[in-house]
Amino acid sequence: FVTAIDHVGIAVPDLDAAIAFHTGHFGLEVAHEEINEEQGVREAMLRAPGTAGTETAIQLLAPLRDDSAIGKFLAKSGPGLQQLAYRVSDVDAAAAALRAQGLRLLYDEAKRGTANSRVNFVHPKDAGGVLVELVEPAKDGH
Ligand code: CMX
Repeated sequence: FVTAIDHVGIAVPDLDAAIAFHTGHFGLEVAHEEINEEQGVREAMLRAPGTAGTETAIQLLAPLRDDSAIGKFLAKSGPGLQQLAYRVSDVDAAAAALRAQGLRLLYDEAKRGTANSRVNFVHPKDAGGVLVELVEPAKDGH
């Protein structure tokens, strides 16, 4: 059910500084920025220049609050890779299939992710130490 590697997420303390780093050193371009209050993040999606917009993105995630998922990750592990996100066509079906295989999903129901996508997560302890996000993109695209 995985159709693509949607993005790789990096926890950062300062979103603007991280954007400057990845655009300045690697020439990535900012495709999207938003604040997701429920997830407690200010975030940006960056892509290689000239790509059509569906290729794998780098997601920069800065905490809005110390007690958010990213705030806690930064306090414990410091800045760095925080998640791997698989694109799926149906997040509910994907979550149900993985639950049936004995993996723990973090949410009973999918939540709102970047750009009105629907997301759920596999617990990192059930996925080889990697927080795996499942992303069903919004029907109207990015
Ligand atoms: N990757 C790998 N391992 C992780 C992890 C991560 N991102 N986050 C936590 N862990 C590990 C911890 O190191 C800990 O391991 P040990 O028990 O060996 O020390 C274990 O998982 C449990 O961690 P915890 O600190 O007790 O749990 P937290 O309260 O930090 O919660 C998690 C962890 C995954 C449940 C929480 O981060 C979460 O709900 N994540 C999903 C939401 C999210 O990440 N939102 C931000 C992104 C939003 C977006 O993508 O749009």
